[in-house]
Amino acid sequence: MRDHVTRREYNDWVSECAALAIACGYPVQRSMIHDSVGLIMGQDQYAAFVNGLWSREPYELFAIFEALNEPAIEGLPKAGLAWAEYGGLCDKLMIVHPGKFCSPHYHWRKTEYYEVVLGEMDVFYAPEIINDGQLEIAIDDMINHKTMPRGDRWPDRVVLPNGREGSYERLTEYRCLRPGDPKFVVHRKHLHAFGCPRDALTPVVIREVSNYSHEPTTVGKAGLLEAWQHIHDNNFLHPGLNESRLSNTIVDG
Ligand code: RUU
Ligand code: CO
Repeated sequence: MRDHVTRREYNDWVSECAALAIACGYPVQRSMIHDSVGLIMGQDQYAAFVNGLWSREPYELFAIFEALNEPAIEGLPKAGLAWAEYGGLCDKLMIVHPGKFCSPHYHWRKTEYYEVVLGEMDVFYAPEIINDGQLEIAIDDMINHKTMPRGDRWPDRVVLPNGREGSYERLTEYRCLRPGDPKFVVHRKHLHAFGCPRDALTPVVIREVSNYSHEPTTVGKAGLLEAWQHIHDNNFLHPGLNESRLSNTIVDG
């Protein structure tokens, strides 16, 4: 079984995505290109590199170029500090190859919205906050928890990654987003995932704007507020993913 990506495969992938991002007018700086750009979502997903990124086989991996991740605590009243981790500003570009996915997850703190820059985006989500033991979400405490808009039926053409089907079960709603569509908001604590249609001519290029992203891949987090350093706000449903996403296994070759 493939348990790594070679340096050449990884660099080719990230370089292709960077070129696409730049062609789309995104402000890619050299400092935004590093070994956490390409996210390989779990040990079993390295198999995606056997036949290459363009095989259209279903796997969970995609690229993120983060242009801004700003805590935005300057000027906040001290009394607001406890809630500042729910705020902030983040702007990133995500690129998903045909047939590939971002794995189902939710964020305790982060609300995000998407604008498709190029191609088509398949979005899968749960319209309600799902209140069960596994997610440890208590609805009663919230200011408001209005549901997200209903989506469409999942198209028959969607082929999910092997062994990951269960984690998509509660994401009953589907939307296909295209350039020029209204911004699509995913509220905090709602399950979501997305992918690029298998038969697409281009990877899908998505601009995501959100509150501050508390995540392990965040560069420069060390200088931030002490209290934020332990926070990983991406909660993936597939077992073990929260940890395995921390770093990629890239070997010489
Ligand atoms: C997209 O839904 C996203 O939240 C990205 O911003 C990454 O943090 C992982 O998933
Ligand atoms: Co998300």
